[in-house]
Formats: sequence, structure tokens, C-alpha cells
Amino acid sequence: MPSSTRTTATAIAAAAALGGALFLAPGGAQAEDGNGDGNRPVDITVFAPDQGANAGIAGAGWFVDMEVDFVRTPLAATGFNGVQLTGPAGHNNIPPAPGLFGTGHDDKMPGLVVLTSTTSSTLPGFSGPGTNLAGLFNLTGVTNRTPDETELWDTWLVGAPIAGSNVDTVLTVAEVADLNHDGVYNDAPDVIKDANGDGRIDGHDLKALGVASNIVRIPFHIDGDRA
Ligand SMILES: [Ca+2]
Ligand SMILES: [Ca+2]
Ligand SMILES: [Ca+2]
Repeated sequence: MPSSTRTTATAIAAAAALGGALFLAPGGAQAEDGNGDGNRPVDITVFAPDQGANAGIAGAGWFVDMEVDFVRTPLAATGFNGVQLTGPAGHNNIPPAPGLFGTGHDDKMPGLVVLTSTTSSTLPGFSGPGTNLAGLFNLTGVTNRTPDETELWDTWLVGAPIAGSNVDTVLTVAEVADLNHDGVYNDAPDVIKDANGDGRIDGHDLKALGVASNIVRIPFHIDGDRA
């Protein structure tokens, strides 16, 4: 084969390989980014913590950061009722984006459940791994509104070792189904019960309660070292 033909053939082969890579990459990335399969009315993607991460400083200073996509659901039906920028003590429920701060369901995203498997049962307001931690989130807003989806973003900077320190834990997140059938995702309990009586609070108990979303489960470690 003349060298110019060989060069062309090599170039075409290289382009085909590159094209294949370009074609495959977005699908792979999507599967990695999304925690859900996209077949439910609500799809949750947790960005932090990463599975297997060693997060935080002496039990605090770690993040839970997520987006919650409501498929073909208007904003009002998501249960969302205002942006919030809130936190403990002097940050609680003040302008310009007031929101309540405390354990239990969140006032701004009242269908969301956030659990850790090691949540304190002794700190005030905490009743162990069934405690819904969604009410502790600091920053909530609307990141996409189209006919296809309403996307909410929700972020928590964990300010105290409420789930222990130097411990393996599991984060579990889900959107509770419209249990009272008022057309709004506003039915998350303050505390999740051990529905199947196996001594753990996890996705099985959320399924028994009723969920509208994928159930995100992220095992990770909470670092015990000081800064
Ligand atoms: Ca709140
Ligand atoms: Ca409802
Ligand atoms: Ca259980």
C-alpha cells in the first residue's frame, strides 16, 4: 500500500476509535454521575460524599450535596416552598433566605429523607439512625425548570459530629412518595421507623414507607482527625 494511502487508513482508524470513545464517554459519565436509573418520578443524584471517601474534620466539616430531579412535575407539586440559606444559632431562619434549621423533615423540601446509619441517639433532637436529617440542610434552590423536569439543589455543611467521628457510616437519601395523595411531595416523616424490625434503618424501611425516587446509598468514612 502506498504510504499516503496507509496514512489515510491509519487516520481513519484513529478517527473511528476516537469517535467511539466520544460516543461512549457521555453514557459512561452519565451512569457514574446519576445514582438512579431514571425510571421513577423523582431522581436523586448525590455529589458528596463520594462512595468510600474519608470526609470531614473530627466528625464535622463534611458535606452532603445533591440534586433532586422531579420528572414532569411543576415546582409547587415538588413541595418546594422557597429558597433557604440557614444554619445553627444566629443563622437560623433569618433574611434574606429564611429557613428553619433542625432535625426532622425540612420546611423547604418536605418530601426529602436523609439518614446516616450512625446518627447520634443522645444529642438533643437526634433519635438515632432513623432521624430525618433533611431539616439540617443549609442551602436550597431551584436549578432547572423545564416542562420535562424541576430540579432542586440541596446542600448541607455538617457542623458537628452528629454521625460520629472516625467511623464507617452509610448515607441514605430518598424522596418520600405522596403518601397523603394531595398531589404534593410533602410527606417525609421526622423519624423513620424500623418497619421490618431488623434493628437497622435503611432502604428497606424507606421502601416499606413508600418512596417516589431511587434510594441512594453511599458508604463512606467520617474522619476523626483534627484539622
Ligand atoms: Ca430548613
Ligand atoms: Ca403529599
Ligand atoms: Ca429495618
